[in-house]
Amino acid sequence: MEIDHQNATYEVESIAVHLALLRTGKVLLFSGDHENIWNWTKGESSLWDPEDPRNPINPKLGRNLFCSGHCFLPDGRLFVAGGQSTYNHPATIVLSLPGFLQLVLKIIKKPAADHDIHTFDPNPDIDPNQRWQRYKPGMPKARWYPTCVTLPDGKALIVSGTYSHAHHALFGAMNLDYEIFDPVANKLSTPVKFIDEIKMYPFLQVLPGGTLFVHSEETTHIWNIAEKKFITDAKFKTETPGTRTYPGMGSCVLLPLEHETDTAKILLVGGSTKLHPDKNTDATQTPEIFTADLNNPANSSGWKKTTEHIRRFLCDSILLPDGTVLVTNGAAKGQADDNDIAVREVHLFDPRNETWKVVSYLKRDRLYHGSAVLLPSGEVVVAGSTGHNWVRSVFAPKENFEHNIEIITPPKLQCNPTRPKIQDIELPTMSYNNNYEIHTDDASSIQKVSLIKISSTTHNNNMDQRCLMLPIINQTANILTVSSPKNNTFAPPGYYMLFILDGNDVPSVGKFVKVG
Ligand SMILES: [Cu+2]
Repeated sequence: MEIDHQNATYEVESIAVHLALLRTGKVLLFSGDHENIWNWTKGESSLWDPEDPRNPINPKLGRNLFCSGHCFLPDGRLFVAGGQSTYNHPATIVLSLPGFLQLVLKIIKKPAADHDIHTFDPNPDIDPNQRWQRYKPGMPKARWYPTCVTLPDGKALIVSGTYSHAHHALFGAMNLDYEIFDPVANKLSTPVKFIDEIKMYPFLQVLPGGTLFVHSEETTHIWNIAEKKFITDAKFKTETPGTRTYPGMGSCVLLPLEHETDTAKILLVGGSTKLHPDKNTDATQTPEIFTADLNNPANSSGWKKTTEHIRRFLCDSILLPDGTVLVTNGAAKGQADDNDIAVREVHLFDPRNETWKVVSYLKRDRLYHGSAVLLPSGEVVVAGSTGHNWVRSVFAPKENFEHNIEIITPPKLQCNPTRPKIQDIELPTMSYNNNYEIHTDDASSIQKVSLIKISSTTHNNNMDQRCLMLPIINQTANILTVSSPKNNTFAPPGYYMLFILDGNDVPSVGKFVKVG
């Protein structure tokens, strides 16, 4: 098959440092004010509609949410914690007193956006300029580069981030507490100690059975969600040395979950060969797979190298409806904001036989602050990038801040195959551990049904995506009956896309369904 080089491209006003697929099928991009990234009282956001791609709108955002963390709440709102810190403000450079400015701002009650909590409401009936809402008073301690995840009970967990970039640059000071946002009570919990061994933008994955996979740099821990405690002896190191998180980040994917399983597998692809990379450090060419024992996490077999890949970091990994993983974006050398040798190849990883192949090429470099998410069409939207070197980019934003987005067509959709089709009726909410009917005239030819959570990503850290394979328990001429996810640890509540696939793994267009 010919490799598709014809990615469609579009221009958008915001840079997609942060990128999310909403339950409406529209794509949200946001960042700081790209003309004055130091200004934390103004941000930028765009809503791009794949159905009307040349007419994005720009909902008003009154704060700079650059380098925040985010995840989806069960009602489909995007929850965003943190934002721009004081580090880059010229005043901090003049004062040379880390945190002093932050202290002054706190006293005059104007903290930087790294204390902020926001939500974005996808509801199309709300005025676009009212979609962003700020929760007050925000977080007591700042977070810059935090990670969020939706827990099985639908609350949002926030961990990591620094007190401010100034503190981090000079002292390496991290926010070591966790906080939990309850969307029903609209309340943020008091901060409680999480773990010492955590750096910026760790990878978090909710595992079946109710534990949380926590990976930072080259070390993995497992947290018991109900007990809010780390499991003793559940500590694992990658086989090959080097950080997989900021500033040498690869990406981390919970591989498709089967309905009946005692294990879960997590892929780490890309990253650095050193724990503290600099501009000359090679990216890794050794992806690894973690096998978690869901019944006894401390007994997990841990990390094992899988088939070698090219040298790459700053990459995004996207779960496709057939259970394969599309890997795109990044560079082969350096660290986050001082990287070199752009990688334009788009690869596909097949977890069944652990093989790699090139399936497309990017039209543009997608370096630091690049992003990518799956669309309901089954295509992947790739966006963002702030270039090779942050300092140079800030002084020449026009050449380096990427406003262009492009669409990658995965191999199963290349050459215009005939696709199965789910009937055009709204899907009812999917409750747990139940039979669920899907109406389709293609029912008899369907071989697989997958459920993929709508996702939000930044800094190559997709904080939402997961894929479940649903067993087909009955099929007539026009009704497929599948088993829904067993419980909320398999599928935390929220919006997912349902795909049906034929015998050639050609997927339908995904239909949005609320789970939980
Ligand atoms: Cu950043």
